[in-house]
Amino acid sequence: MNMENKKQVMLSGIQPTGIFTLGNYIGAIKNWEKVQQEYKCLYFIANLHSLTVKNDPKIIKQLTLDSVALLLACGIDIKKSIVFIQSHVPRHAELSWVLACHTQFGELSRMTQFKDKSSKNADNINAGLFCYPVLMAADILLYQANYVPIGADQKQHLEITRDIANRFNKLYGDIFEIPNPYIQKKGARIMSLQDPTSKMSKSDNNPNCYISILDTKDVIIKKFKRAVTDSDTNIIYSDDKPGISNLMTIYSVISGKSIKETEQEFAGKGYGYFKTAIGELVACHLKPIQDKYEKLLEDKKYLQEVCLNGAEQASKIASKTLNKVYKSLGILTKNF
Ligand code: ATP
Ligand code: LTN
Repeated sequence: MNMENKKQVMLSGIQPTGIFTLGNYIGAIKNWEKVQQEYKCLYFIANLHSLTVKNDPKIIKQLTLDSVALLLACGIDIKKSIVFIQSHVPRHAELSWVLACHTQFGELSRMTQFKDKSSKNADNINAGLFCYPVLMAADILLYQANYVPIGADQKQHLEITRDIANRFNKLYGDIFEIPNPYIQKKGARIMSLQDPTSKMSKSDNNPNCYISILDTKDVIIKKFKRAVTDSDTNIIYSDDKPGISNLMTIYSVISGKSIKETEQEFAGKGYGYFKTAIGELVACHLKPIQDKYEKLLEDKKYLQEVCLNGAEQASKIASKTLNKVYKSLGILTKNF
């Protein structure tokens, strides 16, 4: 057996609901990029999940391809990782049905994301929104993933995935690997620039709340200057200074300096000075990503090739698992 086969599997997805923010980058994609060497990684665009809320089809279509280009621009390397679009591997929807038949109404009713999203979309509490965690479980279990890098908001969904997998294994034998959460500590949660008590989110209606990966330098500096901070002027990390602490986390992750070093660097300098410095740093960090993204978008054919190739590799793994599942359940496959 060669070393490649021994690597543990890491898998994660992102919905095409907007251009990625600095929160997505720091909290997710930057780490996806880092672990590519160590793990066998699969990263996908969860376009079927985005049907659970009303979206403009034209925008979803555009954002799906944009998201693939953004992943590559952020350093996801198709020589090391499998990159694909969820809907290109129909096995996700198939396994989702099977798992739905092994998931209880009661346990789905307890999901906080379902409660949150149904109160925000009171006119469209559809069955897909309710079954969202089941499709997510299918995404993960199809690839026998050992680790799933997710934000704290998705922890409950990973818990239910583990419950479903354990239940299934108990009934039908060792079919699924039980996945573990992979949650990093530093920068795990980047907060909104306008309300540092809520998460920076790409679907926020107010663009001043987030830095988009594609924002220009001027816009980035302006957004940081407008960021909500307290009336103090000391650049100190503290729970009762959530605004400046959030900016310090961003500065620390992007510069590679510790929070202590950041405090020392800006001691006595004031918020205005710090906000300009962080704006310049982030803009400079994002520039090569933006350049790479622009180049990738010019070559649609290449992007299409990446997606097809990724889907082909993913399908092989997914089909193997689904055949095992069907066999265990007595669902006749064509090669019986
Ligand atoms: P939406 O606004 O559509 O809910 P989002 O910006 O909250 O999207 P998701 O698509 O739900 O992002 O998440 C993609 C990945 O980015 C997940 O791994 C999630 O944990 C991570 N992530 C999202 N927002 C942040 C944030 N503010 N800080 C750190 N990580 C984040
Ligand atoms: N629900 C996730 C996106 C997502 C995902 C997954 C993440 C869909 N399927 C499988 C990890 C593994 C989100 O909204 N961040």
